[in-house]
Amino acid sequence: ARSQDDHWLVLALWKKMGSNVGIYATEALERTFVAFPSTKTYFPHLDLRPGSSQVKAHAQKVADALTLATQHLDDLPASLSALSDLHAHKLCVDPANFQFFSHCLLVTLARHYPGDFSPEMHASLDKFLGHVTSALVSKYR
Ligand code: ZNH
Repeated sequence: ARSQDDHWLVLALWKKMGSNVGIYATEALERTFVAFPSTKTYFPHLDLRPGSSQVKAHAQKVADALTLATQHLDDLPASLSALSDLHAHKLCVDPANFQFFSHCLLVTLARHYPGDFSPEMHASLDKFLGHVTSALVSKYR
């Protein structure tokens, strides 16, 4: 089925990234803060300058959550339930920000893996990040 192809492409890229997911998540986050400056308002307590170790540490947590998501595509809402509670009720992150970050992660991965970034890969990653976002914002409703 088509959705299995999507999953396979995402897993293949994740395998290729290996232990570098955190590095790309850091770059994506730094890009998000520049391209969509309003996203910075959620992190008043962090040093957001490029190369910040605090941004790197936060990005590694986001990366680990995304890696977990690649392994739980069949039960994302359950797997990300606690994180959804956190973003909705404690952090109160406006759902639009997830689209900004997803976009910046796509751009970052396209830059680092131009040969892998076929239109099919683009579509599969976009769907994956859409599923993750849906799960993370599910508690807002
Ligand atoms: Zn988030 C946090 C994930 C998006 C904001 N996050 C976090 C964490 C994680 C995550 C894992 C950690 C938790 C703990 O520690 O427990 N995110 C995530 C993901 C995503 C996200 C996966 C997508 C995809 N976020 C986001 C956005 C925003 C945010 C978009 C805004 C803009 N987060 C946040 C905050 C926090 C978090 C603010 C807290 C930080 C600190 O450290 O303080």
